[in-house]
Amino acid sequence: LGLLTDFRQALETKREQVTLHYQPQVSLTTGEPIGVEALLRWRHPGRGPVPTAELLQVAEHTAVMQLLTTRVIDEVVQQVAQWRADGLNLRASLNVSARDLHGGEIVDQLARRLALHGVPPELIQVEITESALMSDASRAHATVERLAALGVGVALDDFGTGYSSLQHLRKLPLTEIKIDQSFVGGMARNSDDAAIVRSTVELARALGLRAVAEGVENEYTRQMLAGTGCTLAQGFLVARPMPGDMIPAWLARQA
Ligand code: G
Ligand code: G
Ligand code: MN
Ligand code: NA
Repeated sequence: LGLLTDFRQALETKREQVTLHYQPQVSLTTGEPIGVEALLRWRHPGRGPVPTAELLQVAEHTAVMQLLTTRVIDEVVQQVAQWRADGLNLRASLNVSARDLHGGEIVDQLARRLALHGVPPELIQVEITESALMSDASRAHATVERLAALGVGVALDDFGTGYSSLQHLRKLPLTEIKIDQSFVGGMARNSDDAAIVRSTVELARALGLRAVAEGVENEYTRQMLAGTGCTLAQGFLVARPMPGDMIPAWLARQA
C-alpha cells in the first residue's frame, strides 16, 4: 500500500519520477520504423526503478490506474506532437488496462488530447490484452468500438496467451496483432512455437491486420522469424526502450 501512495504522489507532485520510454518497431526487411511502443517507467526515490509489472499489479484494482493512464495519454500525444514538430511522423502505441476498457473514459481523453495538439488519430494506437477484455466483455468491446470510431488504432497485445483469442479477432475492429514474446522467444528451441508464429502471421494477413513479433532478442530468432513470413518486429535486438527525445537520433542512425 505504501507503494501505491508513493506512486500517486509521484504522479501528482513529483512528476519527474514518472517517465515514458519508447521502444521502436521496425520492418525487418527494409529496416524502416513502423512505430514505437510507450512503456511506463517509475523511479522511486528510495527503491530505485520499480518494475512496471509490479506497479500495475497493485494499481490495477484502484483509482490510481486511471491516473496512470491519463498521464500516459497526455504524455504520448504530446510526444507525438513534438516529433511532428521536428518533422517526424511516427505512430506511438500505448498500453491500457482492464479498468480503462471497462470505464471507457480513455476515449474522450484521447479525443481531447488529439484535438488540443492537432495530432491525427492514426498516429496513436491503443494496445489491449485479452485478459483486459475478459472482465466485462461487453463494456470492454464497446470501448474498443469507440476507440476505432475515433480513428486510433487498436492492437491485440500478448496474442495467444489469453482466453478465446479468435473470438476477439472476429468481433473487434483491430489494426494489429502483437505475437507474444513467449512464442517468439521459444521459436529457437521449440518447433511448435514456430508453427504458432507462422499461423498467426497467416491469420493476420488474411484478416488484413499487421502482425508484429514481440521480444526479438537475437539474430537467430530474427532469422527464424523471417522463415515464418513475419516482417515486423520489436525487441532488444532492434532497440531497447529509450527516452522520447532519443528517438529522432536513433531513427537517423538507422536510415
Ligand atoms: O516495459 P516493461 O517490461 O516493464 O512492461 C511490463 C508490463 O507492463 C508489460 O506487460 C507492459 O505492457 C506493461 N506496461 C508498460 N507500460 C504500461 C502503461 O503505461 N500502461 C499499462 N497499462 N501497462 C503498461
Ligand atoms: O506486455 P507488453 O508486450 O506490453 O510488454 C512489453 C514488455 O516487454 C516491456 O516491458 C518491454 O520492456 C519488454 N521487452 C521489449 N523487448 C523485449 C525483448 O526483446 N526481450 C524481453 N525479454 N523483453 C522485452
Ligand atoms: Mn504492449
Ligand atoms: Na506483449
